[in-house]
Amino acid sequence: MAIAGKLITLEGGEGAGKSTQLALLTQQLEAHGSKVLKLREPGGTLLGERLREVLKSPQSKLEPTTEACLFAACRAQLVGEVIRPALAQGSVVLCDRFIDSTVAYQAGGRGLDRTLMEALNRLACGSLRPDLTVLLDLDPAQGLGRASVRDQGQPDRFEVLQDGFHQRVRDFYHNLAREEPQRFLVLNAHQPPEKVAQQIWHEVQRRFS
Ligand code: Z5A
Repeated sequence: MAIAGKLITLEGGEGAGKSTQLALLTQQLEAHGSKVLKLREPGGTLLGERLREVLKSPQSKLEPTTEACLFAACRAQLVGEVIRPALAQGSVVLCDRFIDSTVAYQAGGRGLDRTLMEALNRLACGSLRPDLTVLLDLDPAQGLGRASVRDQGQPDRFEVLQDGFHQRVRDFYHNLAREEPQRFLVLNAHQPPEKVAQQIWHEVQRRFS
């Protein structure tokens, strides 16, 4: 039977392969009869795509708290306008980044208060939580190297940050996964994309078929 009405999120550092895996999982789900909606954060709505430009531009001078509020605004709009209706109609919603990015980047990376970041997530999402979160784990130096090749040396506002920032993000992701092992699937992203995709598909079928 086709899988329906699930929210699956992909998380991890820059260049870990989230977009690549989102596309491969979409193919598998559609081949097995699911209706799939692919989203990214920040983005997925008119507001979200506009704020994405602001959030990623190296020209933007944003206070960490402003940044956190803008990510929350994008998420609130995406949840209300797109995700909840799609789940209600039986789609499988795949989202490239979601609530855990705010905890990992704004609390872990920027050093903002974790409890406040979780409160922002609750404000944006209400009771909505991912049914499965795939954490693609990769050494930040390798991920940034992949992103830099892809972007031809045009780093965004996050890519220019020091290694320490990205390492703290990675550590926070590990903590989150340890705290909620039932929600997270942690995979070594330093494997060929097809191999990672097989592991994700195996878990999706095990949980939801
Ligand atoms: N952010 C935040 O701070 N707080 C929040 O709440 C949210 C986001 C929601 C969004 O940028 C930034 O916003 C993000 C965090 C912050 N910045 N950082 N860091 P984004 O969406 O543009 O960037 P990203 O989410 O980090 O995605 P990305 O750079 O596009 O990476 P990716 O999607 O994980 O990887 P990819 O595009 O699939 O692959 C990257 C390259 O590696 C590409 O050339 C692939 O062909 C290659 N690749 C993929 N998989 C493999 C494997 N397995 N082996 C070798 N090469 C591979």
